[in-house]
Amino acid sequence: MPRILKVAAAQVGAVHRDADRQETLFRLISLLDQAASQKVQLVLYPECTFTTFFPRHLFTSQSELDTYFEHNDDLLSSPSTAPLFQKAAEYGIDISVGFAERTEDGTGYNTCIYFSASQGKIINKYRKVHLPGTVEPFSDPEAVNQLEKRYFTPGNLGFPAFRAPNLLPSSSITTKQSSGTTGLVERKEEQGKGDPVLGMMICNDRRWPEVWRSYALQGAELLLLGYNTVAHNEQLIRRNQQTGKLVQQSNSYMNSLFSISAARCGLDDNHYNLISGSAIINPEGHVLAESTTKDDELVVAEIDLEECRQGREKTFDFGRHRRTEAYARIVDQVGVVEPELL
Ligand code: CDV
Repeated sequence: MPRILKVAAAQVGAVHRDADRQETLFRLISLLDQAASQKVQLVLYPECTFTTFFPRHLFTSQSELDTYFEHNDDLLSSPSTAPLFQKAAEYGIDISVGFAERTEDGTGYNTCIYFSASQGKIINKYRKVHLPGTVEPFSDPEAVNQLEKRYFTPGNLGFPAFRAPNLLPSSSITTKQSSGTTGLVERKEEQGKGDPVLGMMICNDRRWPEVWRSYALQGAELLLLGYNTVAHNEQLIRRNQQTGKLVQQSNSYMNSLFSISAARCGLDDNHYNLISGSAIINPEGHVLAESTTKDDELVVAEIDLEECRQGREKTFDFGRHRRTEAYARIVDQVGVVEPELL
């Protein structure tokens, strides 16, 4: 039985350092209006959605830095964020949104949350684990900084997959599960078990296969990844547009799942060039839809979650084919250890 969802990436173009927060919020809501008119059920927004990508700047004033953070879970009440969630609830559209989080004890995280419209609340939170860049600015004054290691602490929530309620009309499905050496056993899932299994990651996380596999091992069917990627940066990375898409396609295939990526893109402050390339990818690694601009743009596709089964029951049936006894190095070792020189 098909399990069809209409999903979208809300790509957001340039947001300058001096951008008015209400104007940015208005743009985000306009994208949601478009989603509603196309009967989209789930919209993904980028990393640090509400502001410019501030970690490229060195702030000497703590109070100025603090204006880029949302404080103590006030997303649903603050005037600079709450209207987006109110609109999502009104339209009945689930949204995933990235933002800079400041906790009560003052810790900063690069975070995204999942807001369920039917529940009227945030049902899952993810904090970025892989923080790129440096603590101190580069010595080259022309270099574009990425001070995520300065402003954020690595995420402490792991990679928790979760179910999104009430997106599918019927949540009862039949699955085939591996059972030791006897092959596949068909079983009817209980009501409620068939709600889509989702996972979130943020930007640089998408380049680490461990993240995708951690979610796939929880049966994730759709991964959401917002990003904010400088187009070319000698100190950090080269040829980003292609690598971002390759990463998304290959990992979607190797984990038999759909993925949506949403870019914060364009020319921030008419100087900082960020890649676009928001895309929706299927479990075969094929592009279903992708952005065509470097501006605000809604990228929409209809996906059938049942398509995850093909890979899951054959090539990537983890239960039958994974050989964990051979993978110890992946968790026991961090850096590279080469064989001894000849
Ligand atoms: N925001 C990011 O995490 N950006 C990194 C860049 C700096 C390499 C990325 O992986 O896209």
